[in-house]
Amino acid sequence: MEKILVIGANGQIGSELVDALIVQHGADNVIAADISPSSLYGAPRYERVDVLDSNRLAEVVARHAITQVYQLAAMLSVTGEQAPLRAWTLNINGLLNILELARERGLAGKPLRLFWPSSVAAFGPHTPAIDTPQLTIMDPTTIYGISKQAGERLCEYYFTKYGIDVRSIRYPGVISYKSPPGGGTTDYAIAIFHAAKRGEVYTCFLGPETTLPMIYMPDAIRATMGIMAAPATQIRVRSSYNVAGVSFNPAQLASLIKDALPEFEVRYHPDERQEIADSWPQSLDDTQAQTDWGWHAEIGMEALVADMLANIPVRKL
Ligand code: AKB
Repeated sequence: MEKILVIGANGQIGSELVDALIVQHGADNVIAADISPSSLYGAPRYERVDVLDSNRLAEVVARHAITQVYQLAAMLSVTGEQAPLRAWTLNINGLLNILELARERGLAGKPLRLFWPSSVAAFGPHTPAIDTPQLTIMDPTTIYGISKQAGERLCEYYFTKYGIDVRSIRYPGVISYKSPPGGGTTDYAIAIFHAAKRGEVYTCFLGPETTLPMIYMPDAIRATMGIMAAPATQIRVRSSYNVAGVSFNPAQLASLIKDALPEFEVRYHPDERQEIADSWPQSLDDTQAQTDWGWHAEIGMEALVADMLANIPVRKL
């Protein structure tokens, strides 16, 4: 039986991952953790944990006899640019703390399986933008992307040198309606739905033709749990896997929303986030993930739009 710790459980992905893990493993076996005093989403078991506090991390992992850790606490591309040193410290030291903990527990005969998220932000302007290969040029330009690229190297290093069973995927922009996104360049693709449901004009901070890789939350959760459930021998990439969902630009998204809500209007006012988006891939080749652990996306753009419009609460972000 697995005992699972989700760090960053109050975040966009963490909050939904905790629910999905509880369905699979039972409420007693899933511990949600985050830096705030309590769970924002009613997790039945919650611990206040700052991932930068390695002693507290070790204490919680030992007390609950944790066997798997999902380390999701991070600063994203836009908030990272506002506080680069803080973003680097959180993203890299948070990862190093769980890698070191896994190394120590492994030595004590108590191995930990780890999940750590990378991102399409690990790619850069010289990366082939269409069907970006698994293994290619990576020259990220944001501190977030640089931390993701370095993090991928650390994951592979700890696997090769110490045998740490760490697994990772490169998330595209994750789209969801239950919890707000956390300061990324792909956030427009969520904010646009909220504006549409409130009957407001949406001013998009990216230009209409800016195509980016995205994934709908249920697919993102399936990918995350899928890679963690696979036998270790099937995980042949120990840096991070490309995982593709859907690719679209703001004009295409707006047009589908307008099919359902004809009054909806979008204006375009690109800001500094445009430069970040322009440095990222438009679509990903995820053949390696398909071959190694059977990944494939199930939710296309029409289904994503219909589900977002059906479920998004009419409230401010
Ligand atoms: C961001 O936009 O920063 C994130 C990401 C693609 O990792 N959503």
